[in-house]
Amino acid sequence: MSIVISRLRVDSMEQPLGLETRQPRFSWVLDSNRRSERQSAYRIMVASAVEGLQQDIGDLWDSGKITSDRSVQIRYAGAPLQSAAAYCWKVQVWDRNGVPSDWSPVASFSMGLLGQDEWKGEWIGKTVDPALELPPGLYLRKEFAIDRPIKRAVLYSTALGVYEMYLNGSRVGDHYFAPGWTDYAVRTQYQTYDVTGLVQAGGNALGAVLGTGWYSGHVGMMGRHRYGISPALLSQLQLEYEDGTTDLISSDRSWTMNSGPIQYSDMLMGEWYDAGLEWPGWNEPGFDEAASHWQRAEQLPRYGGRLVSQIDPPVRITESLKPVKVWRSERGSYLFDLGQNMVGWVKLQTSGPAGTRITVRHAEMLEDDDNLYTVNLRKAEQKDTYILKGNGLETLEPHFTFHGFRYVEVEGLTEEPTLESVTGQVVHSDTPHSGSIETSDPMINQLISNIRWGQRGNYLSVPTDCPQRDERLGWTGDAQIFIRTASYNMDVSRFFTKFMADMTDAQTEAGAFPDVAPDAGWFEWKQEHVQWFAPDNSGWGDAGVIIPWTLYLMYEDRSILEENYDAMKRWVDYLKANSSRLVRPDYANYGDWLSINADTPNDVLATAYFAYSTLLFSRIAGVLGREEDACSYSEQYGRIREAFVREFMDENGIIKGDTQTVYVLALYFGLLPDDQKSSAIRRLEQLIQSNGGHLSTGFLGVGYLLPALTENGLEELAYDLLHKDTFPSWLYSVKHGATTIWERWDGWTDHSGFQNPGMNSFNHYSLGSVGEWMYRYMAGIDADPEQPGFKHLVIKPCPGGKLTYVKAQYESSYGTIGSSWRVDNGRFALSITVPVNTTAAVHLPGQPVQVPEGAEKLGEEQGKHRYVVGSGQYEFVSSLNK
Ligand code: RAM
Repeated sequence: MSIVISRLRVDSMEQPLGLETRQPRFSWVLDSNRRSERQSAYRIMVASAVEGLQQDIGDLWDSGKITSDRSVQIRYAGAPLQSAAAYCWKVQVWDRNGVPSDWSPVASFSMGLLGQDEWKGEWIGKTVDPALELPPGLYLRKEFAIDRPIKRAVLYSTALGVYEMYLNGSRVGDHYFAPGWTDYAVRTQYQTYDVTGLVQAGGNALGAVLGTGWYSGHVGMMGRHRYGISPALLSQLQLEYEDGTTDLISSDRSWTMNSGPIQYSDMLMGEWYDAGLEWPGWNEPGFDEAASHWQRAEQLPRYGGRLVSQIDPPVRITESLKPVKVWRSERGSYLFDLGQNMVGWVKLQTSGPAGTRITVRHAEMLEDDDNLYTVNLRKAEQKDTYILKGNGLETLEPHFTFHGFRYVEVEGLTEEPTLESVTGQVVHSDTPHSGSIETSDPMINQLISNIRWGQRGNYLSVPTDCPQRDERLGWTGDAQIFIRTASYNMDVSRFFTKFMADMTDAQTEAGAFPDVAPDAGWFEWKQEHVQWFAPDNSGWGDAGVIIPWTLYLMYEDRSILEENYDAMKRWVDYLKANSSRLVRPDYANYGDWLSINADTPNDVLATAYFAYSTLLFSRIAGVLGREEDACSYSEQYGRIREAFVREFMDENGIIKGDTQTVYVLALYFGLLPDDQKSSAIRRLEQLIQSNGGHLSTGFLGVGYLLPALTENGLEELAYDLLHKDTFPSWLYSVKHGATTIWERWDGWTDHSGFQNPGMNSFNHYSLGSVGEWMYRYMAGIDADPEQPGFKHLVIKPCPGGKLTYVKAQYESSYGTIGSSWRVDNGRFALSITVPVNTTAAVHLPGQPVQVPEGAEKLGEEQGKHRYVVGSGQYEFVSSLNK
């Protein structure tokens, strides 16, 4: 068989549950051991039962043979999909010679509750006294009986707050912090779990634990009760019996409730858990409620927002770390070093007499050998407290809180711990792994690892800035500058589709995208604390255009452009309305945030980003065939460019502010006419050189610094910056033992120790946006906007610096792309992998020595020889000697 089908996805997920899209999109990956293989046609079948598909009957949809080379994001076009129904599907393709493949394996998907009126339950919980600073967790239960054989059982549930569900004593699903963070005033996500394997004949019991979460617990610096006061649960278990009948067990006042071991559990304030107060068997049938005084649950007010199925991947434990060291402090406590700054919590295993109180504190750094550095947490308490029940070995983990830490201090142990006593549970939105890079330089490899860990730690339901202090907000500027890096490291398509909903929920009526999403009252809080504050920070709000564009480029996702088109247009129009002669005013509050002695003037920054958003929007309009918008916004981009030069560039080519960032943005956003580009390039080079060969860029400039240098013939300078390990540089923190990206270039320095603890996170990914350059330029794996999603890809490696080899892989929607190179005595050897059903343009540096069969020469561009290849593996060799 020349072509084999795998990785069947619906809306970018394998076997998804609870879809709400009426026309979901199908994708698959093709494999073949033949070069230049591609799909010439496909046929999709969707059925309500596997049996149908086995006989080649797609009772909902049989696309028939469609002549097309499209194998990703193909829209369903069959009979209407029904609420809560389960479906299966398969696909067959024809290869380039018209030979059909075998049918793929059968895959499945299910629909969510497609109308708000399908929710039959009541919101239940317990009214919380608003004066209670840290309310206890609430335990809820409900017994029911099953008297006929079950065919399918599906649980739909959600909460205002955070929840865990149990069925017959087993945890339902492996999600943490469900339903995830949204602006609950507008929308709340619900979860869908297939629990067919958990229900049993006879007595059954559902149990739920409810915590405050983002809904009513502490959020950011703004304090608690951001959305409400009393957490509430909504759930419905849909039972389908073999005999065709159905049943519904929904949340209502027949449920009972009680408090339990969770004395409190707050995102920012940690947890207090008294194991002595556990209710053995509370989530199983037959539990004696009367003996333990469970009360009827209260019905809480009806929810006014919209319930939507969870879009983003759930938060999960994705790894468990063992400490690398344990030692005893002078105080008698024990300290553990996990060897990695991480986000999640500690699983503690210990024993001791009943009533023993144990505290676990967490920090990213040490002040000295015996003391955690916790002043940078501000008001957050990274502390969990446990009271032992005293029945032998106890395993303790918090429920509704998370911490950012590498070091752990445990106090109160009555027995000497070992390295086994502590496990670091790594927790984040479970975005699938998609890319990796390795180089010949261990320092760069550590930087790559730090970037990945920064992403893991901070992508937790929303892209947060940091995981430790009382902040942890969805800062949009950080999100946009890092998204391209992020989308190489992991498949973030769903994660950012959800975040775009948060962004548009928070867009102001006037059209401004926020600094922070979901909205949690941050802007109002800020206005109370400073005199005046801009609602539209450049580089932050622009995330509203940059994110959809990036998802389109990386995943060929047109829907994200369609769904957000009006919102993006409102943003660009808002910028125009708030500009004067197309120059944006001087109120970009953050500037090039955390640059080093190089303040970029706000008006220059804001006008540059205004141009960039306009440019991207005009392209987006073009993609969607909205020609009129495409023309008028592209023309507007041209006029903003003119305004930029007129307003900010003097006759010697100096741009106002004269920082590295002003030139980087002007070059990368294409703001300069050709005849003025070379002076900007020269000036950028000079600024770096006169700064001792160091960068000075902040959050915004840093992302485009190496791309701007590389695209303008200064790749050696880009490599010099990459390899630098003196302050400020990427490797400076690596040299000082960093295992994540620091918020600031000077989070800790030889010359002044720790920075101001008021803002000093050691796990902030923004300065790690250099990862994009590593994938796109160093390894040279890039998308082509003309055929996005890597349907046609660009391999344009850029050897340089001290590197003797680079190996990169990226799992695209079409399959694995590889680009690895090695330099030896001026001999450059490139080995690439191009997925089936795609083509690649290869830009080979140097003089070609060996060109593989099947590579068709296209010409030369910027000193590189260009070839085009079909799928397969190819080796190129060239000579770099001049
Ligand atoms: C800080 C955040 C974030 C940044 C803003 C401007 O408080 O940590 O990273 O985007 O400020």
